[in-house]
Amino acid sequence: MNLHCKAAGIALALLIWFGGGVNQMAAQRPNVVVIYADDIGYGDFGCYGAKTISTPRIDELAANGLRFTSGYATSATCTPSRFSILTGDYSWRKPGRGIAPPNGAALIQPGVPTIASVLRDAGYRTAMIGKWHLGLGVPPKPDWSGEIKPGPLEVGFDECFIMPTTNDRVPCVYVRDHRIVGLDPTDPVDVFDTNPDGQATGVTDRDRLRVDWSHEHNDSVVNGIGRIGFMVGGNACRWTDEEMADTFVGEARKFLKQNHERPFFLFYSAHQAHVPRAPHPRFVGSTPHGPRGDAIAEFDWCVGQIVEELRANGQLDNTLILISSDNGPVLDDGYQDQAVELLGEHRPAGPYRGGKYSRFEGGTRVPWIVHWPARIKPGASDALISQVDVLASLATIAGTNIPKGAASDSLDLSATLTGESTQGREFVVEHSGMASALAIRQGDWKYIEPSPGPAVLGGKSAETANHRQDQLYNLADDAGERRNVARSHPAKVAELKSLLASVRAS
Ligand code: NG6
Ligand code: CA
Repeated sequence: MNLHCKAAGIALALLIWFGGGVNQMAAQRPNVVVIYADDIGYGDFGCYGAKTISTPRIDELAANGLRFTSGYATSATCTPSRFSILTGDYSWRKPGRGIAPPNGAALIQPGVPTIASVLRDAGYRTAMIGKWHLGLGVPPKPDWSGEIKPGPLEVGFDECFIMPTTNDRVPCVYVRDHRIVGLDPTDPVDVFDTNPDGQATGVTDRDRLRVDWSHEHNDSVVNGIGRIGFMVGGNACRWTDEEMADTFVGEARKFLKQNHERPFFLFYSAHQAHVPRAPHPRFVGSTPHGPRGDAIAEFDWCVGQIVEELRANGQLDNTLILISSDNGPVLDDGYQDQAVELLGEHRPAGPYRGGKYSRFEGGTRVPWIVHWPARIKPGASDALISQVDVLASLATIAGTNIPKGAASDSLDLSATLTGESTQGREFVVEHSGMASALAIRQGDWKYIEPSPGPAVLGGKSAETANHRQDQLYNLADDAGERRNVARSHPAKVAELKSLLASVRAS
């Protein structure tokens, strides 16, 4: 054996030796469970100040994990926030990524890297369970009664069990992988924007509805509730809203039970507290706030079920659980469910102004809790962090890389996410989803760029923050964004304007 071969042999032995060490480290990379709430605000959980909605399971995770006070969704509506958290790119960089309609086509193109594909390529088993709302199929519409694709399986999920859009939209069916669950081929499902067959609607049958609508939400009637859009067929496979939590949680538990021999990633995308709020009867009356509060209590139960399953499988210690929400809260979002009348002293957005649809803080500053006992010391973090950063941060935590060119807006804040650093991003961009206008927060300063459009949305009394002039707030002494100081601080306005322009151009 010559010297070269000998050296190579020693190098190989060392590689195997240290390789074992690396593998051991890799074995300690966590499982990941993202629990994504829908329209739940900064102030809706006990650990963020709610007094009249009891959320003991979430509060316990916060007490044993890290609770962020400046965690942001990228947008104040659903589809764009979901696009950003999964891809690590701002949805507003391209048009057509607003709230997806019932027949909306897949918005994340097959092959585009996502949290799911990055973790799957690193050896994780990946599942998407719950609300999707990122479009399915190709134009003009998904093949509802055939193979529904592309969808979650084409962007990195090994399996999925989803509600296609939102619970207020048709089709009111579940989809497993590429097919509607329980579809009777003799009663195919199809979806239309206009009434195709003169069917009864929320308008014609208004007095027979179980929950009356306040605006829109009066097309097809499913389970006694008017929806957005028209569906025909699939009479035997339509969901029952009150059973949705048990259905999704059952699927999540099954996935967790079957897949803990190797690392797993579960994206659990809840439907609470989106309208129509129809929690299971066992939660009805558990808060003084009617269906909206009761739906949040039900969400807390769902979190508890997932935690229980992880614990039963011995996985809780080494699972990183992230709980957050896709956008801020809304009260009347189209149904007369007494969310306004029964609000009392509860403040769904906590101390912040606005909520869903808004560029005020209430629109995108959301609950953000990270629980990972094996690595995270309990506490709170004021670091600035955005859901667009989740992909790059999780990739590092899982010991893997993001493909070149992907997730270009995502910062690796893995040390911040685990509490090892108190340093967050330098600034955060906030988007309403209703217009292309943005806002930016840097330190205590918040700048909202001028935008046309209504200041308040119709029946919802939802403040958008739209204004024809610059708005500048100092959150240190005006967290509620009441005193616009743009005129007295022109240099700060110019600075933040130009920072926003550079983000746009990047
Ligand atoms: C809006 C709906 C609202 C809700 C929202 C989607 C109207 C007037 N408003 O267009 O009720 O469905 O879309 O919510 O129809 S989200 O959380 O999925 O973005
Ligand atoms: Ca939402």
